[in-house]
Amino acid sequence: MERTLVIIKPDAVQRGLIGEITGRLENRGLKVVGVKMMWINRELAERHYCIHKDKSFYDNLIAYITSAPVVVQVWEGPKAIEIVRHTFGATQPLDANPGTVRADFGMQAERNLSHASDGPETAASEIANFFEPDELVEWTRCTDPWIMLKERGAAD
Ligand code: 3AN
Repeated sequence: MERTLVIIKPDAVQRGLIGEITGRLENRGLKVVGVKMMWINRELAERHYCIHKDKSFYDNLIAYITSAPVVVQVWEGPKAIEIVRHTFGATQPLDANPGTVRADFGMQAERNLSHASDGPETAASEIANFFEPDELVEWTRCTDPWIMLKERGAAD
């Protein structure tokens, strides 16, 4: 089953939106398998955002993500990577569809509330950056048969 990393960013934590964002992912049917609150240090921020290091917004991005505590989570489900990004919406809140987190709660990319991995390789490396293997919990949810057909395959 596919896994993806979510960061509920400092603005969302400060605004009391941990429950709102977590609830949207739970309501969609995804299963949480890892969660912790932390304050991201500069080294971890630079590792997480290394692909953006030449971008004009990089310094602001590092300052933003290290400015206050975040909640990091790992979510599991069929096509979990796409499902979470679909729930959060486009990077620029003005481009995000109504009903997505970034459209419903955001105005600017610099304060867009949430991060979600954008592909299987990124998800694997981002999860490893934030969680030790023993911090991820394998568990069975009794409602799963009412949410998904497992026989469709791992990522379907
Ligand atoms: P996403 O988080 O939607 O995958 P990325 O990976 O392109 O977007 O960008 C990472 C983060 O960098 C965004 N979440 C946002 O906080 C910031 N960012 C991206 N593009 C811009 C931009 N044009 N101006 C300011 N900040 C940006």
